[in-house]
Amino acid sequence: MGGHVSEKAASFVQESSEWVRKPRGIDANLKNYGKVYKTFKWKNAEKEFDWHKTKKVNVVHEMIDRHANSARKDKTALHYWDPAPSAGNPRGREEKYTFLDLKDQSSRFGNVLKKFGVKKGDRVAVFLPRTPELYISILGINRLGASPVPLVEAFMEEALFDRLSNSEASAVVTAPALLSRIPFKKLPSLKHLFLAGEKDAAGFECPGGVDAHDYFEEVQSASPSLAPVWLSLDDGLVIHYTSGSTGRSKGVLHRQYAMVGHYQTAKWALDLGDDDVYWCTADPGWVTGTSYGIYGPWTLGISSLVLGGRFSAELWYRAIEKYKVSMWYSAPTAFRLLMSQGKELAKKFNLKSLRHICSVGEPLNPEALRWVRDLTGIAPHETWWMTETGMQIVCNYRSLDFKIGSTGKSFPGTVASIIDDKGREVPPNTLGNLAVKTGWPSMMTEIWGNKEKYDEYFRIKGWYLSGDTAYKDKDGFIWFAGRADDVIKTAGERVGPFEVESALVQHPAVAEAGVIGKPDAVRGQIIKAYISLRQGHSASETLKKEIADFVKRTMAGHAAPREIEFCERVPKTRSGKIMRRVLRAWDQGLPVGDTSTMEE
Ligand code: 6R9
Repeated sequence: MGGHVSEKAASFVQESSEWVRKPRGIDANLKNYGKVYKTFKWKNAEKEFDWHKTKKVNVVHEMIDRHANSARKDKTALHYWDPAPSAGNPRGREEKYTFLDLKDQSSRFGNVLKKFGVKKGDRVAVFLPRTPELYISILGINRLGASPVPLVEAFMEEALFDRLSNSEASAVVTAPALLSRIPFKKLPSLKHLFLAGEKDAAGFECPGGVDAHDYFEEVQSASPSLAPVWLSLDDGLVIHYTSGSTGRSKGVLHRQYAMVGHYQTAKWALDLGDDDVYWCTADPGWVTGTSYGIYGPWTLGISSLVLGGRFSAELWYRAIEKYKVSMWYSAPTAFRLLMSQGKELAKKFNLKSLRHICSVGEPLNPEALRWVRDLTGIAPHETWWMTETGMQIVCNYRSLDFKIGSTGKSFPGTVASIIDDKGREVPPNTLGNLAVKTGWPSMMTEIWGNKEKYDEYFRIKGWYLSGDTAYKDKDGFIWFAGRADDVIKTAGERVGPFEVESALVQHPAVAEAGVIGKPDAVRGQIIKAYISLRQGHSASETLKKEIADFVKRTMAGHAAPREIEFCERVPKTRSGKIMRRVLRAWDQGLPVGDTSTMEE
């Protein structure tokens, strides 16, 4: 972070000034951005919550119980669909849960956790495929005042070990099929496992000190009533692990008060309303899947669709048609994947229910935006934010004209700006650090167990430094330019090069490894590794594949390099830091620039 952004400024040109114009008087929740931006205070939004009157705080009350105790009680909160057959569900799963059902289920699971000693402040990891149990578990954990640690299903042993040991999770909710990846023996804090998934015939073995419980049996016999554990606004809400440019993944802790930000952005940026069927395509293992797959929509009492299984263009279109999805929150890579399957496929489905679309995770290129607009009549609206910000910060709004390619404007109640390395705001059209004035509701409160890392983000007084570079044009639109550090975004997923390098060097043939993000037309970036081999190993295509598979098996599929290039030596500084800047130049066939700090 804090790179020398000025070098790049000269070469940066505004990509487009083509506008998306909005009809006057469009019926959006946020009608007059300019006026609201000037007057809005977060205090106004606090009034929407019961705790404002009762002083009793728990997000599960605000997103589930209060709806379950109101006219919304029989409203569907969760539509679940996974058409893929499995042993226990030969016809796939198609289920509906009302707010009352979720109150019942999350109380039952909360009681189960309580019975096994889980209490306020504990961390409980949820390592499950996208099933209703994943959502119910998170609600049950929050109900007890513990903090869920959602982990994507793709993680393998190394990645799990890092996250479970760092968070000192006392329990994990998982599925029998994933169990063999959890390194129990190396996790002294882990006491309980809850198995929510089809039992595999081979059975499972739980060595020393860990108790395994059948989620379904336990939930069935538990009481369906459990009042939320009342918390303070500063108590934990959720921990998301994410990557930086150096070191292992870090646990970003959010607090209960974040719900105010989730609620208001879901209302004004996603423009959600009572009649919507909303589909957030993100997995809760990533922040988008909790802030906008759980907390935002449900505090508003919205019906959400969750689709199980893997990406398939046909299934995605079918889901929009079948559930009459009206608001769709997805990512540029997904739009580009749909695009790559052609319009003919898309045209077989009725997508007319859609009325608003938002995008997140990486820059949305104008071509993809236009393609979605041609298909659906709606231009996807950018939302820029991060795991650390917890909520959307820079957005385009449904009632506001915007320029194609721009990321938008600061959400009311937040100030995003472009500052130089000394913290001075720079003039329009000047590239700098994208920063946010501190103090919005969902600003992370801690990097779990690492105060130093936390403080790095706030090293310029009064600002949160995002690590992204951007500029603001004279009309106040912010244009994302790139990262100031080496963090990789592949298919919208954030991957730290250090983690991948650490996995690579564990392979017996690898002496050194340097990892970069290589520009890619569909995935935004792909992971590329430069590798020098140990003596006695020779470069071959077979070895490349073997090394990539090794990372898949130990870390996760999405962390494995899609491209590997062998080299004599990985370029390093004299102090031993990998010079990824040089690797990027090699990759693009460009001059490597200043190498005076490079080791001999
Ligand atoms: C929510 C999420 C954060 C990083 C962020 C930036 C990139 C996110 C973007 C975007 C361009 C957008 N990013 N939204 N880049 N345009 N609309 O993605 O969180 O996984 O922590 O990633 O993603 O580089 O710094 P996270």
